[in-house]
Amino acid sequence: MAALKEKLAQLIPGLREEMGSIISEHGDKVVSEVTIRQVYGGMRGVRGLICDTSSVEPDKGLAIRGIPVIQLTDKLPEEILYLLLTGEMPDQSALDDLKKELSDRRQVPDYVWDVLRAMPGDSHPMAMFNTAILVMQKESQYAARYAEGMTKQEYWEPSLEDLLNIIAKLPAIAAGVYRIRFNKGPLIDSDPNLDWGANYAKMLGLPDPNGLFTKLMQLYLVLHSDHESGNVSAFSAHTVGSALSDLYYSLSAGLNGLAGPLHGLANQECLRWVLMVKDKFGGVPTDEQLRDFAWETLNGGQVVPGYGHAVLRVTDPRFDAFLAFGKQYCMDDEVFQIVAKVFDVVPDVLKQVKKINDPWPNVDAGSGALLYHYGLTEFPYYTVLFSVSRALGICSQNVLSRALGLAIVRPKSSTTQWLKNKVATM
Ligand code: CMX
Repeated sequence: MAALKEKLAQLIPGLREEMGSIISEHGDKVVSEVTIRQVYGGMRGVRGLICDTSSVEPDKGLAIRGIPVIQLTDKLPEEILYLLLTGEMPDQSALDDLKKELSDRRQVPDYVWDVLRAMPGDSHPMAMFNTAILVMQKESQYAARYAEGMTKQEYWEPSLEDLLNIIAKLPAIAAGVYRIRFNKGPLIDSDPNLDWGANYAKMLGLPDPNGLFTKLMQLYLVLHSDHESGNVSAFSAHTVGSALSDLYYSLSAGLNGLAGPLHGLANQECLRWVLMVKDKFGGVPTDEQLRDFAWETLNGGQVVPGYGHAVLRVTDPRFDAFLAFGKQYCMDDEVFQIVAKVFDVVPDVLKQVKKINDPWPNVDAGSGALLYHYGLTEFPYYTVLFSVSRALGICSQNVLSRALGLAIVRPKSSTTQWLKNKVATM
């Protein structure tokens, strides 16, 4: 961490100065307008947030610090974390330093396991995972330093400590949730010689004779790491963090949003839908059968999970990355074959529904089938995997927000009567 902390300490004064001069020189310029449709429509497209970790252009998809995600698929999650925080890839010594730091902090307090084991056996894995993060709040160095009266200039330092302490423990906690919730036997110890993602794969305890499951996990952890800051989980975490609630509170809050079926839970829903197709047609359906099934879903008032996006208007490059992985390693698997066929058939169906703005697959459309292929068949668990990865982005955004001293979030709401009065005068 010495290298990471030093790097941030070098960067932060410049970032503060840049923000200060943008505000003082251009503070009153307008970058976005809000229509009434947007007021009712989840503020879609309203530019009211600053986020430098990543950006999502409708016609391109995710770029982390300006680098298209498809160019990062061979990187380790630790490299992505460093990139998210600093805007640069780490050199070998900074990477080794960060890996060691995470390894040294990986021990999960025993009380976390007591709490998880005390939860009802049918708890959702996301409820368990988020509870584990929240129950560790008493470890927050940010909260302790705040109580001692640290200055605003110092906020980012204990936030970075909290980030490292949390990120270091998430693989063990997430693997523990899996093994406890699905009765997989005793917890598996981490291996200090493995990196963060490989350790997670090991602690899940699934057979991985040729290392391909670990390879998939590394890819998964990179692809889901960030998606700018207006999505439900990142925005919720940012809002909670803006009240200077520490990272344990804000990460847990954000991930509660990720647990929603229109957001991170879509990956479990998506695999459920694909398995329904497989059951109904006794294997891979014909194009026509699949088209009919998609219409049945839509006519039943349901969404086709894994398709559509609030921002994207092209195939999600993260889906492309999973599809490429599947085509390389899983083409013999019927579930994956269905995923590939859905991609060929379903966009044309969705294009016929006028209200749907994006008929293309998002990140959740293919990942579940690949996990299923390698034996991770408990699909209510999939959003936990997503969470472990997304914590990289949410936590990085938190440290940078504290470094910039961003204000408490407080947009203005309007009553319906106010809106009606307003339109009457327009
Ligand atoms: N199937 C059926 N209807 C869909 C649809 C889909 N895949 N995608 C969008 N629509 C519908 C919306 O429900 C909305 O209908 P109503 O006006 O009746 O509410 C209408 O089309 C317009 O939606 P939109 O502007 O195209 O998309 P939104 O920004 O409102 O919503 C999203 C985006 C992702 C919630 C939506 O596409 C969806 O529900 N997709 C399926 C669930 C999913 O895959 N979610 C994961 C997204 C990735 C993530 O965040 O993790």
